[in-house]
Amino acid sequence: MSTVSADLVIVANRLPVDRVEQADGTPGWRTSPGGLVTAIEPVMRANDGTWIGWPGGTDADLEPFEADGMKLVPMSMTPEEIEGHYEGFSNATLWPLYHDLVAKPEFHREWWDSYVAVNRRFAEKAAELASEGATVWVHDYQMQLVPQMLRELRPDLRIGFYLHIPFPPAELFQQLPWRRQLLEGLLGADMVGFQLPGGAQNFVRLVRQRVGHKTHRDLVYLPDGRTVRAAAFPISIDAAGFEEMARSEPVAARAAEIREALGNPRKVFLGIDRLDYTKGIYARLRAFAELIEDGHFDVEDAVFVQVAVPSREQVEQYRILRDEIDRLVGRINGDLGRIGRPAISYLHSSYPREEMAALYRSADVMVVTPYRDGMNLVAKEYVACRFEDTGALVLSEFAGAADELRQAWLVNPYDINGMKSALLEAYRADDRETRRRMKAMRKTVTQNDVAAWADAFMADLAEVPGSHGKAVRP
Ligand code: GDG
Repeated sequence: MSTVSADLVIVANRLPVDRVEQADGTPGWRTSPGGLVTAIEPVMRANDGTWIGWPGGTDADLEPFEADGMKLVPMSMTPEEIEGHYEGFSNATLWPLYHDLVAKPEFHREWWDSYVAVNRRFAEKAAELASEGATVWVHDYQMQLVPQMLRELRPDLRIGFYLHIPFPPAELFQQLPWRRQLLEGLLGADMVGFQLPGGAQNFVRLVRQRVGHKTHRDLVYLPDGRTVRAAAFPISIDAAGFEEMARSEPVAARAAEIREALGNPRKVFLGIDRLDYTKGIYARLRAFAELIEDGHFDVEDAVFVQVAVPSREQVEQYRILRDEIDRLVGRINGDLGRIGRPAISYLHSSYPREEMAALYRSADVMVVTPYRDGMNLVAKEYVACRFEDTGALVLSEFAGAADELRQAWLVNPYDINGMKSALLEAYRADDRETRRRMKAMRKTVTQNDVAAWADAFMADLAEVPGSHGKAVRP
């Protein structure tokens, strides 16, 4: 396939498919259920796109293949690269640094070397596959050097970059020994997209201070005459798809079954997160437990279902967190539970999308309390599934989603007493109040779905002045 060229190339750390074993025992591929795939699939189809990414694992070079009509180009990663680029620099340096130093970022020169090497390999592959004047859309913090490397190889391309996580303020970013290289890496793009305007402003300010380029509002002027635009494109979900799933008969039946299995408590609280220290799982469970201890409600009245999806299990901080949560849940249930009535129903597992929809449908209070989060799709998915305008959302002010979902019970996740009050208010809120809030939030989520996000990004990318490539249809 390397002789075939593409008018649209997506570059991301991961491919949009998961490896699965088929009925006959041979390996096959299944489209992974994330929002990103739903978002990009229509753009890929309209433009006969090609997606470059790592399929997971350490298999040596796999051949390009098609899955669900998408052209996929798997990039292999050696165990050393997984350790240095993925677990190391991406997830133990950049991830905590970009999330307000919730954990301490580690700086290791070998990790950086590995990050550079992997970015170069991805850039070279994109350069090989992109047709003359093609558009290349690079995704997320694992790939921040790709735009510049790619531009050096292929000045004819139109390059867009989108960061899914927050872009930190200068005061934090400054710590990074390779701060200038990363900024220059991103400046290889014609447009750099962020979740929120604050991220775009942080970026422009850093470029002015650290790289010394002229800037005006959302534009950076490079010495070679190019312009780079930095702008916000808040990501969203396939809202109609989630609503349809939530309305379906099997999901309704499953939601009823879940409540039954929980002992039909008056209220079901729900948290769904990757098991990540940015998500604030520990503090929220403590807040809930204290409400029971303080006598506001009982384990017969309310149960907290916490789904913690296994994530980055090779990274030390994630193992420590898992142990901490295990211990906390054990202690809370030991102290407060009764036979057949744990205070917290804790699930360390991932589930199919239908099960997620059933959980959203079964929950009266959705609790999303990250210390920092680029957007948080779980909050939007809950809203999309509440087609009867019922249910309360307790949402951290520090999730990107809080910018749009103003009618949630907004909380500061560092303030345990404040969280307790919000959880209690959401628990006690009457139907009129929850309905008013949910209705407004549903309007926001349905009107700004993920297709609108991808369209807006592609349309703006096509219009950045000074770009050499030809436009791609959104
Ligand atoms: C990053 C940014 C930003 C979770 N467990 C299962 C499952 N999920 C799905 C959810 C949701 C997605 O994964 C998680 O997205 P979030 O936005 O909540 O969080 P991150 O993974 O940290 O995502 C974030 C996002 O990128 C997009 O730009 O919003 O801020 O950190 O869609 O439903 N899906 C299935 N089974 C699970 O067990 N099927």
